[in-house]
Amino acid sequence: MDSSEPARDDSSRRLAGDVDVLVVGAGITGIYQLHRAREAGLTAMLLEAGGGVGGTWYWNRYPGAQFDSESYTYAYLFSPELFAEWDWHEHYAHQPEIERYLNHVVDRFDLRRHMRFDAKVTSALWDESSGKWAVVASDGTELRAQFLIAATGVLSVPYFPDVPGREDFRGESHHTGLWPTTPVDFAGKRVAVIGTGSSGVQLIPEIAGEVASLTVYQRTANWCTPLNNAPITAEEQARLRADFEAVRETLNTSASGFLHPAHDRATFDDSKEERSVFFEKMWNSPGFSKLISHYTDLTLDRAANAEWCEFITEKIRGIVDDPETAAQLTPKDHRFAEKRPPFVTGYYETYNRSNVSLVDLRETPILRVTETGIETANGVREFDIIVWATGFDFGTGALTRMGIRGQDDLALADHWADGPRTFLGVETTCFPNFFFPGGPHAAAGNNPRYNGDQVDFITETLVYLRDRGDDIIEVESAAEDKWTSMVDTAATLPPSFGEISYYFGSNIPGKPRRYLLNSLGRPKLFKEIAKVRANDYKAFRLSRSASPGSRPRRAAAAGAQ
Ligand code: NA7
Repeated sequence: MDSSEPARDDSSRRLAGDVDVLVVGAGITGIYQLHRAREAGLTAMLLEAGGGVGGTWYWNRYPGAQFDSESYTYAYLFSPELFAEWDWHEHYAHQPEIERYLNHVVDRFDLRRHMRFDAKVTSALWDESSGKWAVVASDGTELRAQFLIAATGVLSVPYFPDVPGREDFRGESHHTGLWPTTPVDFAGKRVAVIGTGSSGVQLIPEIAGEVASLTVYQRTANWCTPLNNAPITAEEQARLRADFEAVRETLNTSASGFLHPAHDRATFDDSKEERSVFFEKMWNSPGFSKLISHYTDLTLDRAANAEWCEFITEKIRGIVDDPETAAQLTPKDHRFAEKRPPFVTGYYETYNRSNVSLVDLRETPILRVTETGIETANGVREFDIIVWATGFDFGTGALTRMGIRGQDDLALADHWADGPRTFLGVETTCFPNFFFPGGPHAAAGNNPRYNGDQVDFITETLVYLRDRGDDIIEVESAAEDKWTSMVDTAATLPPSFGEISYYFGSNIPGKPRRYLLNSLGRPKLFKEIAKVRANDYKAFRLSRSASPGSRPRRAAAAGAQ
């Protein structure tokens, strides 16, 4: 493998040359992958479409954007020094602090000089004869990489619904996932927010106090429960530091990648009175403990789930003054955790403000966007700003739009036309030397934790390959078939999210309904990675590129391992 850095010609912004590893995406996974590759002695570059570091936490800078995993469970764990020197201010940090943290990491580990921003990868072609990827980016960068690692995220391609007239609106329009770097001035403005998923319900309470009017267009009500955020006290900070090894051990081994302990009782083990007390405790508990530390049968037993939903319904009725609005805010078509549950701060309370109103799109769908507002069957409402909080093309959106072509010029978008096929959520057949940590099929839970598992595995694999003197790795189709069918089978079983969730791609018209997570989760990922190691990488075909000149084709290469 090459040991030299690629040559730069800054005048043309063109980078010519070869690297061992090209990472795409400067989000939490891409930064870690770049660090691990460099640490392993590989030459590596990172290309990022955005103007700075952060990925999701660069683009989603709308007011109220924040973690709903605890800051210290979402952050990096690879360096005790980094953990010790960074003081998170809140249990659930807001976007500015997250962006600062990721920039700090990049500088602390001297990664910035290996990164290029405003460089969106537009094509990546596998060159069979040299056994390399030829990559082109929007800024003119062209380079060849032995390994292409797309850390492009699962929630990185914003989705705009095809509403007639959307382009005609003459006021400001913003998508939460494409938020401008200059602040949006909401003061005294008439604002519409379309969408009440995690992003919408974070934004709505945050801006309600400064706008002249806020109209929320809701298609599906969500089971929102309190995030219960708080500042991290000096005492808590000291305890986190002292417990670092234990925290890391738990996060590195737990199924969900959280610190929340599992409960040991099922719903109907408790009396009605005991259940009320427990539900109240859950309501006041932080973030995802409402899923992980809840009764063991919450997602397994419909009657158990219904009890919790009834409790939330009562809470909504108790908070929202207007009974009709409370009823509209109460989900009727799905159970708790059938969709990804949002966590909120003062969300339901917002609807008691006189300047906030809710439009139920089940009753009055949007007919069109006009030059000045939004028209439903009830007429036109005029706005200065429309916010599209309408979600993302989850899981495969970025990967299938990057112009990736593998063996025999096969486009990844065609290879995955019926949904992704992967092994461990890291590799796919017909695309040698291509990895996608943090993409579809890995696990479910706290993303950076299982994405980090994948980065570690990929890095270890590249080192293994180098130590053998090989430089081409392809996954065997039997391994891919097995993993993909495991994902599909497990998708029909609890605790998978429901088919109405975007985890099945169901929010994107025309997208195949295939589960994009792995509901057997991290334990399955760990088990399979251990098996790969024990079987000396038998799930993969390893070979050596014939250089110079052409290397043997697939069939011949199969004998290599
Ligand atoms: P989500 O959770 O996908 O939410 C998108 C919202 O937009 C949701 O309320 C949708 O309603 C709504 N939507 C989508 N299309 C339309 C149309 N055509 N008309 C009206 N409303 C629409 O995305 P978020 O950005 O909130 O959250 C994504 C993830 O980011 C989140 O899960 C966390 O991991 C962080 P629907 O429910 O489809 O009826």
